[in-house]
Amino acid sequence: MSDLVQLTKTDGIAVVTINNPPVNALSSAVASGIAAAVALIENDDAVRAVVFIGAGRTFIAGADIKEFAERMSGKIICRESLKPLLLRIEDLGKPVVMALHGTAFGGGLELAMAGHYRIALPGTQVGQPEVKLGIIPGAGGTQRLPRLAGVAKAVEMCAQGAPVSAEDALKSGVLDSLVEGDLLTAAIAFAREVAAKPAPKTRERNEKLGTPEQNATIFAAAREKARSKQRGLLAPLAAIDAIESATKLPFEKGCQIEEELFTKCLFSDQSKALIHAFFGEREVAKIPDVPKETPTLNVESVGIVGAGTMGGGIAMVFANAGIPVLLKETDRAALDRGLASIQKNYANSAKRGRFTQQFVDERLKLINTTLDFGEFSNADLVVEAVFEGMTLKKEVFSQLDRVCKPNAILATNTSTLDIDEIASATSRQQSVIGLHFFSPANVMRLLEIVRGAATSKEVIATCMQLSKKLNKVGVLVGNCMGFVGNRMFGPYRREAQFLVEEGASVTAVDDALYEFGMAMGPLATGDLAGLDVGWRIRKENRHLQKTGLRQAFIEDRLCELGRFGQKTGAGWYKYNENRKPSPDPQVSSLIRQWTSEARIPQRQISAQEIVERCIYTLVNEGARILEEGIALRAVDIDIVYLNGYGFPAYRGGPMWYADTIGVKKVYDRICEFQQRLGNWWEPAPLLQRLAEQGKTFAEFSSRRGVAA
Ligand code: 3H9
Repeated sequence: MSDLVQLTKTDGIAVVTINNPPVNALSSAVASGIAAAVALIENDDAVRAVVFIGAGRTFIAGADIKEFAERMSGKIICRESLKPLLLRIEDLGKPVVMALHGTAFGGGLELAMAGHYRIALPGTQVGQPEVKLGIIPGAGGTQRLPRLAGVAKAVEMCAQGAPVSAEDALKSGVLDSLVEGDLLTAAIAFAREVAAKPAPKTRERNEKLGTPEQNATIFAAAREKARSKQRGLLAPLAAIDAIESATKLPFEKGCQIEEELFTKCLFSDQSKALIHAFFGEREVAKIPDVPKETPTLNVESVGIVGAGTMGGGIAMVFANAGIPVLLKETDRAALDRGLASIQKNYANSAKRGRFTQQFVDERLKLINTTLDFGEFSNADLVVEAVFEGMTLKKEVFSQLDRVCKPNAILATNTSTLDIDEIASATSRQQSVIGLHFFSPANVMRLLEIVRGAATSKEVIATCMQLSKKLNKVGVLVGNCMGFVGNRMFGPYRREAQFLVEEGASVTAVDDALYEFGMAMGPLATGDLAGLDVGWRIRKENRHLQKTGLRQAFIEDRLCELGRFGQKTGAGWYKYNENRKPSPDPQVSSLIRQWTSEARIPQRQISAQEIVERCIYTLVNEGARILEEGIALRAVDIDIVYLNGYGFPAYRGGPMWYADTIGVKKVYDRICEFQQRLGNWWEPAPLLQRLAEQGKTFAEFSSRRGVAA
């Protein structure tokens, strides 16, 4: 027996405890431990029933994902299949009670379904989240789950991957009972009760498998939903195919189909990218010079300066996390407008069923308003969200410096400006940090946490911890214009404009990037965010522009015509009253007129060139950011792009994508662009070095002493 799995026996009940902290991942070693325990139980006539339980905070959260990564990279050639082990458990000949708490996910739920009974504490979650890793259940989950929960529920769980509450799992038949109090005591009592009863094998329970007619409707609807809501992902469709086999074939044959689909998914680029994103999201929380033990400050009350779209959204983020907020504006009318917009947002969420009315009422009570900076004197954190202009921001920070308590954190939501210059308006630069929320702040998961030259480790650690509490992915970035996300987004959107200037249509550019997997095309994104935002920033920073480099001009001209995007009903596209876009012939003819005046030769541009130019420019700027240390690791850039810019998760982020297709290939193409198009395509020195050395961005990050 290993330390990972313990077997105890009392009064005819064997208890198998899985103890592999932190989440009891079902690694090869855990599977071997379970197999050893099963062997001892199989041959022991004194054992009348068996309990499986997880030690610590959870049952089993799934197979060990690290082993998948190793298997794909060839470090593990073959992993013992879980399926035969689960069959042995199902065939034990004595009732097996699976006692669940915390999360029973993936292989954990598959193990639980091989038992004869499942009981759980309230608050437990069960699920088959494999699709989020680009794979499908691979240990019989697609075959056993429809037999317990019915076809529709199994399809929903396996294709969408969302967790299911214990109450819901009880209703659908995944669980047999919910128990209160001590789980082990309840499980042993349950085991005694069922010890003399027959042990129902899940794989033989066919009564919920439905009729071909019922199932055809379920599968068709699920496939349609997967194609629209999980655009471009292979695993959801594979999961549906595997469940369809469960309804048409005997269990063993269905398992074979599942195995084939699982293997195909596991070895796909999509799965590698999604597993990279899973670990990446956890990796970004690790800051080499700000260790876990760094002391943190309490954040129990928050002030927000500015009740505009950003300020209002940020107020909702804190209120949703149960943190009271004081929202400040310069006049009552602006405050009333801000509050009305918050109320409208909450009302919409309640209407859509995202929040209950009670939740909304409680959150609204947490948002109070003021016109007076003086009322921030007790705030633990103040977030400034005023208009993007250095003079105004510095004025706000000098006011905050005067009124806030000594250890309050002073944060700016600037998306581009120099944090150190903002901090210079205070006498406490160590307390100043950037908290760059993305719009709409209450929806977008990304939070760029911008470290100034003097920001203290305590303040950084507090903000990183806070991001989790706010249900955000916090990524620590360095101070430069636009930080990581917007600094890369600038050249990306500029390239999209260049393509239009050279002859591509507005829709051709957006469609090509949408097909690549971006949530929206770059020009439509500009219309959504407001073209005037970039226009204003460009005007403010004109003196910083490098001379002699080509500048995009169409967006500035559109702004001069008052076409700011969706909010003015016209930008790159025209919009109806529901903000539905359609191509605007007036824009097309203006563009042709302007480009002819500028003597830019027009040509046909392929979708491939559109994608390469826009995505490779992201990679090139990302390489500079990485080399300068603005991003700690390549994966930090990826996580920014996956959570803040609609980059397709199944491509892993721009740097991972470059590694996947080959840094050398990207470099060569960029050199071609430089020759053909101009010097703004100068390859980043790091990109050139890695291409020459045959290395990846991930390898560069790990050589620096931080994991990829
Ligand atoms: C599967 O089961 C396939 C099967 O069909 C079998 C086929 C044969 N493996 O998230 P946290 C680590 S696929 C390895 O910060 P939380 C995680 O990296 C699997 N490691 O905690 C982190 O490490 P570190 C299906 C794992 O409380 C630490 O544990 N299952 C795994 O916020 C703490 O994690 C899933 O997809 C794993 N399976 O959330 C579930 N899970 O401290 C994936 C976690 O070094 N896991 N780690 O950074 C989760 O969703 C969340 O981790 C969970 C806990 C909700 C469980």
